Amino acid sequence: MTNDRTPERNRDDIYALPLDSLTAFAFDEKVARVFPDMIERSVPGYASIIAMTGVLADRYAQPNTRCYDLGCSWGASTQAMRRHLDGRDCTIVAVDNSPAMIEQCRRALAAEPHATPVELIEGDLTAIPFENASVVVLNFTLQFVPLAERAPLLQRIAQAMRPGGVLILSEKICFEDPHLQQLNSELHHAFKRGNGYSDLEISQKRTAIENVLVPETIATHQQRLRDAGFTSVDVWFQCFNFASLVALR
Ligand code: GEK
Repeated sequence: MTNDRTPERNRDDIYALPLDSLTAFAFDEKVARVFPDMIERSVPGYASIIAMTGVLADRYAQPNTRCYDLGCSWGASTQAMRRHLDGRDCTIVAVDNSPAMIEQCRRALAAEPHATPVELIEGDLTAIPFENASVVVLNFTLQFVPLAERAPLLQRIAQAMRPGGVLILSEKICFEDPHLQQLNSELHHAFKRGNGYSDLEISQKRTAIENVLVPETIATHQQRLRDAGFTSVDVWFQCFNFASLVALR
């Protein structure tokens, strides 16, 4: 539902024209402005993953605990959780280290007022403390955290979680099998072309985001989650080279 306070939706045309020099992709004002359009046209299954984040939060959020949305961008997962948490006495903590994203998130949340409180934190999730968590969402965020910092982050999250809590981890993934890597990458590009991105846009974005977004295999994610202390780990969604896992504490 939209109202006159809903932030305007802008089309992502950042890589539409040939760029002389491609700087590394960053979550700056330009990206934050077009973000909902960018992620919906770029990530197969994004809308389903966000909607099911709400359904999972409904099942796992425990009274008087915190639900974290880490790397919240415009707060899509926060909104999805909020719609399910009425009367649960939970606080949602939404974190992002991009000031432009935090500003957009603030505006998006204000446009859809709700009883469940949201604490908005502009900060690096590798540095902020976590506590008393029953639901933790990492939707397409871990892929931007430096490789060496991923295990310590997941360990800190696991330690801050209540027994019976859930971590939802959604990521772009890669494949050990070179044929599957090639196939899924081509299918992803076909998906983007179908959503109106040109070959130039796809190729310039790909160059800009290389080394910024570092995907890993599902097996690597599963092993690291178990090592961090999660007892049951499962892939509940996959479309091409995008997947979402649940990890139970
Ligand atoms: C969604 N979850 O709509 N600390 C805090 N934030 C970070 C960090 C960090 N170290 N690194 C990256 N971010 C959202 C989409 S986007 C995914 C998440 C994408 C933030 C970054 O600023 C950006 O807002 C978000 O993580 C990743 O479901 O663009 O592919």
